[in-house]
Amino acid sequence: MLPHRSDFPDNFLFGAATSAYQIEGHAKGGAGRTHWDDFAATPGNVAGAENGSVACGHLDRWAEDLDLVRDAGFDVYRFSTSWARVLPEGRGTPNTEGLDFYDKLVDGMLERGIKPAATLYHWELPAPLADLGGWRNRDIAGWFADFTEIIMSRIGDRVWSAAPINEPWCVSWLSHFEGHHAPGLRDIRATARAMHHVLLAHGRATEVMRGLGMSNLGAVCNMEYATPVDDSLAAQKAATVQDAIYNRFFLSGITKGTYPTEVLEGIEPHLPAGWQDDFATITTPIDWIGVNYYTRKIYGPADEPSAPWPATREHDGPLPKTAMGWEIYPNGLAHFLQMVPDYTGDLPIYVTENGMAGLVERDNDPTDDPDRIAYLRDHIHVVQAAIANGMPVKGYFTWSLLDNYEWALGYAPRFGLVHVDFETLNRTPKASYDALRKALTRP
Ligand code: GCO
Repeated sequence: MLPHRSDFPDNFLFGAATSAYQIEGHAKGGAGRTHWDDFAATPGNVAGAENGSVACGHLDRWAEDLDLVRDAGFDVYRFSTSWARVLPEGRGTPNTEGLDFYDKLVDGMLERGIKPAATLYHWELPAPLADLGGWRNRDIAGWFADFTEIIMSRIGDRVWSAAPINEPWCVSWLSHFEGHHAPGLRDIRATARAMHHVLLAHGRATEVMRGLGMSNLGAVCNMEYATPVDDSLAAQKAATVQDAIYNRFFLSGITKGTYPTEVLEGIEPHLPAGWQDDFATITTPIDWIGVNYYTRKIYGPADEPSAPWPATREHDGPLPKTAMGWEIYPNGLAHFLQMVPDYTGDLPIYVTENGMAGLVERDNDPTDDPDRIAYLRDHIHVVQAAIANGMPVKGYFTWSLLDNYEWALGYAPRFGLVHVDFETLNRTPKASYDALRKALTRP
């Protein structure tokens, strides 16, 4: 059983999250080409070379999807605006159809009593900007500020909250160092620049939104608990450097205007000249912080003594795993809800994503997902405990409303509370959806 809404403070908010490229169907509605289309079209990058052309067909089915959000009893819907749908070339002439779509989507939420929580960038970089170097190019901060101005001039008067960039770690490290996401680079210099530019873009966009008179502006960072593989000093050092890269770099940049020394050790030679001067923009005040949490990772030193920084290696863990191969470790969330206020003080914390790809639901009954209910229950309990310990946690959002395009893994991992048949695009609520609906029912 999931804890009931009445077990939380009155103003605590429950939500569900999605993102544009993962659900909309990018081939329709005049959206431009994105670097994900190109990444997926290159053999070996994405399972089955699948892309977001059709996805969940949300562009046409958005009203039905908002009904699902409302009927579950969610207070907030966290969605994202595709840069390439609004500006097919990344800059220049906006796509009226794209602007109209987000306008009516926001109105659709308000009509249903749902608070719109907008994310400006959830990874679908317009291909023409990728041609210019994408996140490696410092100019991206200005291009992103312009995009922000265009989309928020249209919907900013009605959104409840806004965050510029979903998961700076994924945008920079996962995509430029590990090469697992578009643009699929494995290059330390590109990584260092992307890590810094993503924060500069965050700051510029935040300034633009303040200028438009918007409030309730935040930042959404993903965090993974870093566990040393054994008691050795070398393993502890490996876990510490990964914790710094993953969990502290972006938070520290935004809130303190510094980067952790463990990270500078590796990236400082590759940062753009004058990077310190950008902190005035990067630290422009935010109103809340979002934490996306799924799992932990286990680290030890690299096998090769000559391995370059960060010289770490990941190890397999012993805990039960989701269909992503991710260990289920609710204590990691407890750690972050305790640690984040060291950076953000009293600012409200929202768990902006938490959820799992199911193990059993691809078999006979795709809507029977007891593992997901247990996962949500255990993580929601952690949130309750954090509130009891005085942490300013103000909301909890499930990833995801719908089964959707899981990036490099294509459509196989199913994160949804609602099952999507990718042949017919029919939606069927899973048992976890019903469990949440019961938990969220107001007396
Ligand atoms: C995330 C992403 C989602 C993923 C989810 C599962 O923010 O990491 O928002 O796009 O689908 O995290 O991997």
